[in-house]
Amino acid sequence: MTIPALDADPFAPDVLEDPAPLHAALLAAGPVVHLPRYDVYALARYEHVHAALTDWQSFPSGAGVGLSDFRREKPWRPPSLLLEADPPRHDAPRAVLSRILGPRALRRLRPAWFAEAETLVERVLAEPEFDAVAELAQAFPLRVFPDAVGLPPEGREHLLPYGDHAFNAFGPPNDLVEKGRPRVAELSAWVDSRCRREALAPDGFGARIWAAADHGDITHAQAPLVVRSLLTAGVDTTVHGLAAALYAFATHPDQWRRLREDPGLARVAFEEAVRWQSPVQTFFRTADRDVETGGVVIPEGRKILMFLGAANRDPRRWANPDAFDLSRDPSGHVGFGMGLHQCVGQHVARLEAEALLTALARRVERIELAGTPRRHHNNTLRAWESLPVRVTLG
Ligand code: HEM
Ligand code: OVM
Repeated sequence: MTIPALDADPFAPDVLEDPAPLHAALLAAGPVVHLPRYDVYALARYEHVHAALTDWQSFPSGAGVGLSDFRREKPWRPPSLLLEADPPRHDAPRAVLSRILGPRALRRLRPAWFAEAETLVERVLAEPEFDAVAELAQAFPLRVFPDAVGLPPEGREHLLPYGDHAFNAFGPPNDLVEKGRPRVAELSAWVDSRCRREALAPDGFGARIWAAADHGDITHAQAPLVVRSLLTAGVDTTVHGLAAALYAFATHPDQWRRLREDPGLARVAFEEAVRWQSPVQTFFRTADRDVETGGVVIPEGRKILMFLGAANRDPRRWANPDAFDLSRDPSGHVGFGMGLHQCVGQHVARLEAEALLTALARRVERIELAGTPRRHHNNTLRAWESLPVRVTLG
């Protein structure tokens, strides 16, 4: 069987603005689609994205999960010990973070985060119209997450631009990456300095990572890189995940009514928003050898581009996939990945979302768009610049 080809650039501005036409073309073309522009193999159907995510032996991450092949090109920073590592090296850092960010550990944070959400929502709702990206989706994670890591107050404004660049850097070296380059040295220096033990408060996620090194679970040389993973992956993701949920509700008043009637739906609502928007749109893998998948062979050493956002709306897997619907069961979506590398911060993201949505549902009767929402273009994230909303209290 021959592999269909598509002359498309998944990182072009029009695709980042609206990926749906490309997703439809990929889903229709076949299970594996060659993209000659980057000489990579695209997977968009749920079955094949899921299969690639769960077969780390055939599709390892150690050569990087962006377009760049770490075996041939020097990475822009030392590789992540989690995201860009394979077993057995992946195992110890993963076990440490799983415990520190797991549901049991997060229970301690729950009361404080719910209280912070109440305080923020109370203040923001003083105005009937506001930008839900700046005032809620950014403000809430920036209030609770850096404190939980144990970061000092100064310099926190570096977190979003650093993460934005890191997620751009998975794509090709296009304008988005170029725009970030002038600040990389400054942003990286700040992030790296905050990963040192002396820079971290004694009771946060960061200190617990260093304590795991004392305990011998990871080495002291690994500790700062594990902290770096939190600072890289822990902020922009939740900002755009929360923005996805707020956009979903601002455009689906019937679903907002359901959440208000049953605030216990907050978690499933966030999960459905992550499925529906897929804040992380894509990741790559590298073929470890000639790998047979979807009835074709992907040659050894080639990059594979997995479209999480397309898989999360594949009609072969989801009924009425384009609908944001709180009555569906969104579990099994690949918005947090799947398998060995499945998002280790997903419980953090869910707790933030539950706290914020619950606080809003308590006070807001209606939430609607008050202007045109604007996307923020990023090579990996389905992101937002602005989401003007009007709220009615009650
Ligand atoms: C991994 C998405 C929030 C830290 C991943 C992966 C995805 C993802 C798709 C899999 C990568 C792969 O398979 O190559 C998201 C989304 C989030 C979110 C959509 C929010 C809505 C967070 C948060 C943190 C975090 C809050 C930190 C507190 C990580 C780390 C990994 C990861 C460290 C690498 C895990 C590994 O390779 O074992 N995330 N993430 N993420 N995420 Fe998240
Ligand atoms: C990391 C990491 C993990 C997930 C996503 C990500 C920038 C980075 O371990 O540094 O995106």
